[in-house]
Amino acid sequence: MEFDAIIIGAGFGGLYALRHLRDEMGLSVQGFDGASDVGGTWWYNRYPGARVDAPSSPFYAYTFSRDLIDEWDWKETQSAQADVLAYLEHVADRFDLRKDIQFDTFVNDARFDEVTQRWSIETDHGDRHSARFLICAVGALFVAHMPDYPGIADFAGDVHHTGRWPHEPVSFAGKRVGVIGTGSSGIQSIPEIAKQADHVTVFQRTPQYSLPARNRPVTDDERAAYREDWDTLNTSMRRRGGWPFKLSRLSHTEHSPEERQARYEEMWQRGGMHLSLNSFVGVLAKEDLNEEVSEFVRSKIRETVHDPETARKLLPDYHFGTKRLILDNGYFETYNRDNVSLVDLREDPIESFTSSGVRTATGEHPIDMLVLATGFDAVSGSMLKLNPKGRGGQSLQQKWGEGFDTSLGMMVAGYPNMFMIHGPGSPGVFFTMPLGAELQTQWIDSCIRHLDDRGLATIEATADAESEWSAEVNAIANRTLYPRTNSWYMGANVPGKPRQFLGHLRGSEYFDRLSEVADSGFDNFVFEAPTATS
Ligand code: NA7
Repeated sequence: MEFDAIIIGAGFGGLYALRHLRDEMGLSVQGFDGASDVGGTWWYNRYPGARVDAPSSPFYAYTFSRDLIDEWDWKETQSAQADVLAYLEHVADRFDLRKDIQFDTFVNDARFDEVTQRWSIETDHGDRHSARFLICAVGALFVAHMPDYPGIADFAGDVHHTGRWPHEPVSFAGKRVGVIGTGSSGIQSIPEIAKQADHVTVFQRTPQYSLPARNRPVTDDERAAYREDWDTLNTSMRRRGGWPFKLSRLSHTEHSPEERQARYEEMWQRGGMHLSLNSFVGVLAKEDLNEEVSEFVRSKIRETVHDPETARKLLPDYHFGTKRLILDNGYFETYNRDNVSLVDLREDPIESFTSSGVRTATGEHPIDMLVLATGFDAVSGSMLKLNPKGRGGQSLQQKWGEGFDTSLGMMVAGYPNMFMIHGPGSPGVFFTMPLGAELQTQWIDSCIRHLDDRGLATIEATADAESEWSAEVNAIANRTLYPRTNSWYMGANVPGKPRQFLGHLRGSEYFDRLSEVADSGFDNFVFEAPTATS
């Protein structure tokens, strides 16, 4: 069938794009998703303990509809996966989105036809469709990263990746569970698994700085207050790259060591991201300040974990906050349980798997179930999996062989009328998820209107604009400590992946840039008039 736009993905980004392009712009739109229902990352990541680990309720939500803000009651300050999914299901119902999404359908092929100036796609059911615009809302954290240890396929017990968690309940009762990975997914799930399992062995490659989420129910008064202040909060989020509150302007050099420690303690007690974002200016950029905050968190880990040897293994030795910061609910405390043990893979690496356990350098760890909390081929992986073919049939895997160049994190030279939501070089993974998706979609809206007002067929990024954008994204990252650490932000978690900072760190400047580019008439982009056959 022929559409104006095809949207791949029915998570936060894809659902909003569908609603906007269809209902606000009057376009014919078809969505596709490999999952059986809406939700995207929240449909897949249903491991125990999965929660939002960003500024949460009501800020990890859409801003476009005042009615949605008023009618949806967020239950907790740090929403659980099931609540976020219920919210997205509600959005799908309220705006009647499902009727235009084909579920259980992966798009296997997408290619641009230079003669018709349209995108053709083929699904895993063998159906073919075409559209003038291709919107890839394929998720920044979708392609599961699977470790490749010798013998892992021989392990006879159940193996679950946190990002592909089964829909039927998984029981840990009476089981010895091995968990590999201590990123967000590991740190959120380990305390929950430990409550049920006979024993949990955590295999840790890199210790993490994790901050207390201090999750709690949202009160009626808080709901009333944020609804009343919604306009201000909304503007604030737009100005602060997704963060809703005023941030501290305090300079650490103007405060004594004692005052600084008191401030860290206050932020720690407040919980969430406050220690990182709100203690003093420049925690993620100034080495001395960062080291002080790093040491503050290490002291909390030492204080919390009773066994000094376990505590030692849990101490991170890199710059605080430069791997994705984690919010936990009792992670470090979990190591005080008798049924939890920690293997530090830096000292005691995994050599191989057997049918009944894991063999490390120092011995055998018998397990009945393996949980892989080993993350994702983040940000670029889902686009590379889709692997669209642009001008001259060039595949994205060829184009991005050595680096993930984009313009504004949204368009790729050689791929006309193809837009990415939260693509490499955009700030999506830095707090701006739902809001960022809305603003990116509104930019797509401006592009389409620009084309239509001028009778043009396509818009396309240029290679020069991509180089400039990459330079800008890197320059911003290089003013911080982020690039000094191996993290998925740098592509360092996947063997062989090009090292490149994958996100734009200044959400508010990014949002301004989107507006400026649209207002300038898309200065750095090139356009094509319709061909005779288009
Ligand atoms: P992450 O944050 O990428 O964490 C993955 C974890 O798995 C991390 O501790 C990795 O160690 C570890 N890992 C990855 N591969 C291996 C192998 N081969 N052996 C041992 N350990 C390994 O993914 P999450 O799913 O936790 O979180 C993703 C995002 O979702 C999160 O940042 C939030 O934004 C929500 P490493 O640190 O790379 O040494």
